[in-house]
Amino acid sequence: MNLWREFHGSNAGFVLELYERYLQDPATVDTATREFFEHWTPPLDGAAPLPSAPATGEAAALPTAQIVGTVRLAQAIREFGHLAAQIDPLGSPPPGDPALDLEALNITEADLRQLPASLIGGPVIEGTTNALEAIYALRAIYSSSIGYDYDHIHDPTEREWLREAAEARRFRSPNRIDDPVVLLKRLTEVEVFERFLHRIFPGKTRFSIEGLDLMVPMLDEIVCDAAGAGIYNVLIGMAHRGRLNVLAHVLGKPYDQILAEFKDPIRPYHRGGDIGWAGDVKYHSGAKREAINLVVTLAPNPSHLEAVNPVVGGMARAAGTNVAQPGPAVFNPSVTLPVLIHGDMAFPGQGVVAETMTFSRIPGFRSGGTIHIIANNQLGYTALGESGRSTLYASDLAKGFEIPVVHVNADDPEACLEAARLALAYRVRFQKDFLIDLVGYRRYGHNEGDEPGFTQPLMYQHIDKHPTVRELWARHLKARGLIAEGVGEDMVRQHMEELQRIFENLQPEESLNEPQLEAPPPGAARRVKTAVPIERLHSLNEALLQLPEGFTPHPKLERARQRRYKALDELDQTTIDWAMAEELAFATILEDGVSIRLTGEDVERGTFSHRHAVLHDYQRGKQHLPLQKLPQAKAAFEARSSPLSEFAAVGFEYGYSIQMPQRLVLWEAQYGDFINGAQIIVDQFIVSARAKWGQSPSLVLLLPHGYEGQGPEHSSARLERFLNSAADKNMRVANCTTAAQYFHLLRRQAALLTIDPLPLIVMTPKSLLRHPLTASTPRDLAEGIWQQIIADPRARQKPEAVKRLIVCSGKVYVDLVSSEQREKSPAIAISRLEQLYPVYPDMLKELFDSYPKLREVVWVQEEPENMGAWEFIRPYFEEALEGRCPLRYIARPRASSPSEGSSARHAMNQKAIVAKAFEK
Ligand SMILES: Cc1ncc(C[n+]2csc(CCOP(=O)(O)OP(=O)(O)O)c2C)c(N)n1
Repeated sequence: MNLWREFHGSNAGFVLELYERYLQDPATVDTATREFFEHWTPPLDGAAPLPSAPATGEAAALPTAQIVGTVRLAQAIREFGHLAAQIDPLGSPPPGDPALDLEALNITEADLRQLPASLIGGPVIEGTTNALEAIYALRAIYSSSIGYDYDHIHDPTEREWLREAAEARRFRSPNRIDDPVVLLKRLTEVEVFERFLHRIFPGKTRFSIEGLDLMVPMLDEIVCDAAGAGIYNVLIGMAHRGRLNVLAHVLGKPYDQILAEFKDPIRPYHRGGDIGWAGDVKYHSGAKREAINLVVTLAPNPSHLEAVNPVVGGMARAAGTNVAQPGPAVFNPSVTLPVLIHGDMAFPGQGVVAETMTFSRIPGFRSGGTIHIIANNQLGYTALGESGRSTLYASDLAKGFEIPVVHVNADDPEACLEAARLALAYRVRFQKDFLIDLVGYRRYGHNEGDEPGFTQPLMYQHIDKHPTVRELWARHLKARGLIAEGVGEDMVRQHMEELQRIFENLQPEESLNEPQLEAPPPGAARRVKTAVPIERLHSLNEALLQLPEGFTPHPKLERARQRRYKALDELDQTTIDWAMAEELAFATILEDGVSIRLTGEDVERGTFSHRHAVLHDYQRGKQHLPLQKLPQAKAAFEARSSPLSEFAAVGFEYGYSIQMPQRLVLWEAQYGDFINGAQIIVDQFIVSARAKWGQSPSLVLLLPHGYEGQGPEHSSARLERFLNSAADKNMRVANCTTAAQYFHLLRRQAALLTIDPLPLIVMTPKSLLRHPLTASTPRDLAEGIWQQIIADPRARQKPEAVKRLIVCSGKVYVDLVSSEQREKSPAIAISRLEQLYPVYPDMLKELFDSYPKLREVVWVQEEPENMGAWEFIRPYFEEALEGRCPLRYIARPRASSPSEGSSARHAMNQKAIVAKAFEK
């Protein structure tokens, strides 16, 4: 018989296509196919030869269609077997796929029995005698209680590694559950803890883990294997679900502390001084567990789901980065491990998840691979997955990032622990993200006082009858003869009794241990000296201007560089612009031994083309970072242009700053307006983390701000929003008007990192970056200091002449002093409030008192009345004035949009503000 005749249509096309791929590069086909083709001779003159018969089976007697069908079936199982895996512990049938059915492929079990196992290939064929047995073995791997979903991985080495790991069951053998009885004990602790809380505090919210209990042993496994792999920092981010259990069992938070938090006794606030301690609910708090070679940290997080993801990424990056040497910061991807636990609704729903994953492989932001676990209880509050996503799996978003995924049934301990080990091994081997979709259920409502039967009655009838994973594992061990009758129940009783004992001896006030910070030394910020001797500035400037041998900067930059050579020569000439002040400030900070990390969209050059922290050789494209080549530096410098993100980008830098508070970390917005893309990070972390969780961030936000006719989205960094949350000295807010002020502000921030750390929010200039009125003299840097308020220098000679005092902040100052009215108005002084928070009323009073004939004080701002600083600053002014003279304001009228869209209208309104300020 001419078998080639049977070898027709799509079957033939499919095999020939595969064969061609195999010939070109054997690595592009999977192991099984490769093994098949090793025995195949290509067809001649339309005659199709068979594979040379392997040891078993009788391939020669079968039509080639059956051979092709068998190969296709094996391939389909490897690709889509997860669609037939029983990953739902509640028993809902998997979706399946026709490619997995024999009938659809026109083959029968009898056919398979006659074919050799080598057609299937891979480690599964060991011990099998024909293709049918090998297919069964393959199904047992790919379509059991675990589904390997990684056909989207493009890298053949990774794909091959993952296949081999699954099929050789490298991370799965009953022996690898080191002690099944120890696991039973662990599951008992997890379950009994929840049951105890349920009994003692009925209806109190705890966001129980029940239904996903295996998450704790999985984390145990990851942490333990991580330590074995030389990782010494594991950083965990997770939401509410199961958090108390993870705190108790993975982070080692003492039971009595958790119980005390449930008791919630009234405790005295402000123990260490007035830092506005407010605390937070118990399922938001963080914790740290320190062993000799490993620190496990759970980052505190707000209710805002997934917002902690970039924060943990930044923490991991910081923990793995060495900045002790001058030059670039050196990241080691092998020493830290971020672990993120997501909700199955939040993962596809919250955009910050995708933003964070975008950072995962970008130089300057990668953290060496995150292990993601979706705590998939198949519900989000009251909603089912179908109303929460447009994809089959909750995890599908990860596929776009080529993250391998395993779906695993949360009732199968062996499968779950395999998933955990596989995730860690892949991460260690490839330093990339891995995702475990842990599919379980939720034993109660969204919280324990919520009735789930209103919306999912049938599901909950089922859940009510469903045994816990502890019960299932105990039964399994009994059946295997590993424990005797009653052992499981004894464990439950013992643990319940232990918890009861702890509860009975509880002294809630004593057991509570809140992470409240001590207040910093009073007045530290006012005492910092930031001036730098001129000789030091000269030598740093010269070093910054050195170029590597043969390096050609862009001709347009060369002119600016040449100017800088002479910029320090005349002590009292205004030769120092914003960019030079910043670079000199950075250089002095590095010389003082503080490392610097500056990120944001396009920060390397700077949105306004002023910074050029990274120079590019005009002829060869090579890069040069002067601040990394500074001989005087004692610490590393990095400037990294970031992905186009605000939420994740600011969250990342927040995390970096928290993890390594002694480093100066700055994030710059493209325009300040875009900071509201990171509003959750600002509100929930930057301004309130100290009061809620005792964190002390010192992140610097550089936010270009100012009304220059560029429309509503390029004018305002929403200063009012920062001021609105300014309380208890939780941050510093500045809107400085000169290069020297910026220099001293940055230096002060660096000096305070370890003494009085606070976030620093800076409204930065745009057109004023190069304006002569904002330039400073070398003496300003060499002898000056940060000034919260700058009094009018003109009025210093004749203060008694001043009748009207204008106080303003930021760019409008330049508009006012450049007005032709300025010269004609000797009775009007113009002062600048450079620090908007904290405000010091004593300094304001001193300012007002310095003009003995004052008749009025006028606050002038370019922002609308309901924005900018006016409404915040007014009470401070009233307090300092003590009714001495009237106080009024000039601003754009109240508005819903921050500025006009037309530049002509902007110019008109801006002119009107200035005119009003000088109006007689
Ligand atoms: C950003 C944000 N939006 C809304 C909520 C309110 N909320 C709290 S839990 C929850 C459901 C979360 O579902 P899922 O991610 O599946 O986690 P689960 O609670 O089921 O573990 C919602 C909508 C929130 N906390 N954060």
